[in-house]
Amino acid sequence: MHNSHVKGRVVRIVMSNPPVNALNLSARRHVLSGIEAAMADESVVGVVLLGDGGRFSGGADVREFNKPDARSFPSIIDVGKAIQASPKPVVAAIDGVALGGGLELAMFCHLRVASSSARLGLPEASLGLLPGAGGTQRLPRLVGAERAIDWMVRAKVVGAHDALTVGLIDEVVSSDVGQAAEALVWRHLASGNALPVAIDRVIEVPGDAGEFFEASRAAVRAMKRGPAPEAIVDCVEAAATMPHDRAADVELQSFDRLSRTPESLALRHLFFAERAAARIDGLNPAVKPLNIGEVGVLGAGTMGTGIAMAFANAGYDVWLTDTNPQAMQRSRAVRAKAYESAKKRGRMSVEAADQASGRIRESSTIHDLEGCELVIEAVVEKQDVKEAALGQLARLLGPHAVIASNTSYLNIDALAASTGRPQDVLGLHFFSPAHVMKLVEVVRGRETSDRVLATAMDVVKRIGKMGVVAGVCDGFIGNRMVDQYFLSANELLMEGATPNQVDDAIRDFGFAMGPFAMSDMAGNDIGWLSRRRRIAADPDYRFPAIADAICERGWHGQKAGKGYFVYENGSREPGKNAEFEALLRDLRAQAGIEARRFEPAEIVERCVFALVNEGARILEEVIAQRASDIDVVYVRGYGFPDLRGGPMHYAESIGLDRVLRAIEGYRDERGDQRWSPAPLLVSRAAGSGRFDA
Ligand code: T1G
Repeated sequence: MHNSHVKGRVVRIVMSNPPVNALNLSARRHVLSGIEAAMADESVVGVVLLGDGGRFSGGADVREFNKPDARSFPSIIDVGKAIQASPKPVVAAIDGVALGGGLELAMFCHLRVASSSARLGLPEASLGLLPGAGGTQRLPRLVGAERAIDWMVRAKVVGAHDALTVGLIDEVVSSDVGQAAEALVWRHLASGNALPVAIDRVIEVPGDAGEFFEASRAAVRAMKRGPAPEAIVDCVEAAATMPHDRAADVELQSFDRLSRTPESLALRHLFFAERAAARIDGLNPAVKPLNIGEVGVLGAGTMGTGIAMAFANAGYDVWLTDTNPQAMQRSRAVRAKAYESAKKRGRMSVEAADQASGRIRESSTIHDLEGCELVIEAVVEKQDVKEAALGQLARLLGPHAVIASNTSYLNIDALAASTGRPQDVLGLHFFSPAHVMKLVEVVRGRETSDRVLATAMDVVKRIGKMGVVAGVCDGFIGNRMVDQYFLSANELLMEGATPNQVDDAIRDFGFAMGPFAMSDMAGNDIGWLSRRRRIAADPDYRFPAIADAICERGWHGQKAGKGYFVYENGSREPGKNAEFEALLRDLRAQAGIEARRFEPAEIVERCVFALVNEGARILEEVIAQRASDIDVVYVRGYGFPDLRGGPMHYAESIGLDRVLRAIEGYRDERGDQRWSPAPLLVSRAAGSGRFDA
């Protein structure tokens, strides 16, 4: 009900552009014409702005930025200004999400109501952008400069209650947010108060403005997240120190500049690449994923324990089975520690952690898995042991169950053949720690049915991970590429580079760790084992001598206190291994190699272009569905810098012809067929310059 003395009606404008009400041109025109109609209609006393489908808006339509006429009118700002200028109250009714341009539009509204489950934020920095529709001007006025900068540079998304506490919104309801917004229109009309306009508010800046913004700039520079964070600070400083029109122009120019940076192009590429990875090309649309109830994990080692937690954390009941009581005891301790830590660090509420932990039921017999619709074997990485385990599961499980192997390189077709029901078998290659790492390579066997593949991709998404379909080959996508990466890195050592030079160059390129610190951390013996397996399978397989030589000396890395680097007194900080240099000199002499100096750029090219060339081969062999999938694997699973978009995107961004010429140069220089360019790289470099075109 509302106050009887005000006569008239409240109209609703509903943004409808499924699935997230992205503010594309037609959505913006719809809101603008709705506002104009409401202003022209004397019977209308107020407006409620809502999003269809339980979501307010996921923001500007990111696909529009890549179009030549990117600035299509009306812009979000044009629509917002019409709302802001309205003499009649316009209230945003926020359900689901109000992100980016969606929240910016809501901040042009006079008042904002959100449902208690709504989430709000300006995450543009995660796309290498900044809020370009007034967000850098209005958010600081509503929540203060310090909090606004922190939220925007970290692309923070907050809940409705936090938003209410800091003044971003005016009300939180657990009832119908549209009705609550209408009621707020009437309450405002009855109050006789002036319409609140965010842009008229003064920005709270802590202490001396000059010092605050300088300190903020220094802090965001240290984030090393490209130019967007610093541009955000500049825009907030403009909002606090300039007339609004000039400050708004600073924001507009900054947005346009950022939208053309390689960092933003890379992050926007990954945004769509991660979503494209979920699609299975050629899948019969009639094929629907099975609904998975109980999940079984066979083997309570490190991987099995992590996988069990990943499913339990997502709400699945899990049987974790291991015949070895000591292994189960270790698993129990690992889980207890992990959940304790999650509670302490606030990553999980006490209730959520205890519930998740309680969903994992321990068992010492495979027969407890009989009722499971999905079982993942995570037993020791040996073909015969895995074949026996999968064969037992095949005989035990129901006809619709999905049988998955967590193998990191074994042949899924061979494993599947041992089950007698290969259509139900595939690989789910989790990355350690499995309850943390987002990436899962979903390895499709020759006989894997569409239903089983679709079910696996669906369940991987349901546990909050990113599934990428991989074909069957040694190492699937990621490990096959990382093998070439390490080969190139070791080759550089044999030719004259030092571990520090290589790691420093690769870290400056943007990787968190260089290849040798990474190898020392993971254990150099892992690669050693893998190379021995490769050589047994392929006598022509070659690898630079230094890599095995250090393992033969027991220099297995951090765990041995020595590897490519030394680790004094259990430290994790890599130090110079003086013995290493002597060993390298001997090996170069034996190989007749004259050591030479390497510039960082060549070190990066040798390592990164090896990834690109192998990625092109993986594409040719249809081991990956698309080049962008390879980028997702290598960024999310192997630490390739996201600001570079992944190896394939990076190669396209610098020019495939440049990559091809360099690779041909390496081949000619050393006469090594390993550097023969992949035919797909040759054809794309001569043609479209794009792998997926
Ligand atoms: N633009 C275009 N398409 C979008 C989109 C967007 N903003 N958001 C989602 N999609 C597509 C997505 O590609 C997928 O497409 C489908 O919608 C479902 O997405 C001027 C410049 C809203 C939390 O950064 O965080 O506003 O694969 O699988 O898991 O200042 O989408 O089906 O073809 O992610 O339910 C700022 C981005 C934009 C939010 C929903 N906004 N989106 O998650 O679905 S820039 C964002 C999300 C901006 C202004 C600036 C999530 C979501 P397809 P989905 P979801």
